[in-house]
Amino acid sequence: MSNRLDRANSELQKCLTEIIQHKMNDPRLDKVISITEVDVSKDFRYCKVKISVLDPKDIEGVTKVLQKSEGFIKRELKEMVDMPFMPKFNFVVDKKSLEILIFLRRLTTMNSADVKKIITSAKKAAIFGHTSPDMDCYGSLFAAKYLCEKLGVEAHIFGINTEHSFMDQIFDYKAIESDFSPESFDLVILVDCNKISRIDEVFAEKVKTCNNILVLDHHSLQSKEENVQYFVDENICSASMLIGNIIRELKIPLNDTVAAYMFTGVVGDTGRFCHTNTDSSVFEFASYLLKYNVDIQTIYDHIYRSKSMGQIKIQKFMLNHFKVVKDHYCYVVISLKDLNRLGGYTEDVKMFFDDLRDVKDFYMAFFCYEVEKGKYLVSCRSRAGHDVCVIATKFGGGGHKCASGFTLYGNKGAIKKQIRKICEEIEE
Ligand SMILES: [Mn+2]
Repeated sequence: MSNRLDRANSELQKCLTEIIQHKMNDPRLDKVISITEVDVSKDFRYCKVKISVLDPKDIEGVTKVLQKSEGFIKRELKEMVDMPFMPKFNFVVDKKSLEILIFLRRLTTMNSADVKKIITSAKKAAIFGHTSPDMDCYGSLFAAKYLCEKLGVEAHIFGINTEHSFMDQIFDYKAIESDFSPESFDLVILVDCNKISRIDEVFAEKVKTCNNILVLDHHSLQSKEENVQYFVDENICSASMLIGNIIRELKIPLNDTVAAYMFTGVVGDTGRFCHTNTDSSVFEFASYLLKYNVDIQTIYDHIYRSKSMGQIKIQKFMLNHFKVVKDHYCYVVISLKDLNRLGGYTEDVKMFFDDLRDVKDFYMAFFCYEVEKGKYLVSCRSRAGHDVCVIATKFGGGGHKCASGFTLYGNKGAIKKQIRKICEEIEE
């Protein structure tokens, strides 16, 4: 190849990268990792651009967007490179880079059959979810128990009994045990969380002593621990659906109760099919669940239409006391004393997160509520395009881009100071 062509190729590669990464706003292009090769024809009339993507399923979307934007790309290029005329661009996926990716994925991820193998090689499984469990956590706890039992393995759910939660109307709390002795179990399953430190403190130390741990989760995996096997897929809306998919792939029939539990989990984590994690696969899964006898109205009655006086007072408190930092970040701090005075419970706070997150000007909202003396959970919510998980992870927590959590310690005054500082330091 002539020097001239070489130079043109490398110049085009540089400029195209710049345009795709910084000048085009289509979120589908976030999936492009890099331009791996640019090949302009000798007469400069045609140019093949090879790109690599993170996930094979993004190929079509990415190449379509690029091809459609050819006019825009050419106009931008004209400003950047000195060429007599613009070639016709053909955007293709770099097959070599894709093969490597698929190969790596096979090495690092397991499938439903692997999960089955891990479960059936155990005699007795202990199942845990994250601290301060939400609907998806409960849904996935019960789904995992069901999966184990259908595979012939005895399974027990462990957790701290959260009293007076609206969820006790839906889930069978009596099935949750609190006295865990690790020596009686040869398998520990973590659902809806992928770090041992995310489960309740009283269990975490004991779980750490177990050497056969399986994670079934949909949160982003920041680090891996020893003795833990991971089945994690961030692209799935809820842990309930992730486990539901396994049950389905293994051709295990559901029953009405577990279908209702998983439906509740999906509703919880997608915010009634509203959040950005809602896609066609979510509706397809919901429709599969609804083939069983799931009473949606009763579930919705329990979740959304049974507010107590105490809950409304908490809502009023939150709306009266939230503080705004730098116009776009808000926080509210609720102590146990506040909760007692209002006649509400810790669980109730969670019902009103969307009230503040949905304010047009707010990018992020932080809800700090005391769960035991001097210990505050911080639930973070953000609107699409603002990654609150980065902040939660920085302070030892984790979660999703739009919904995460971490813990702070101190009295109410100290918490206010800490959370204000965190908001002030957010880079825009
Ligand atoms: Mn979840």
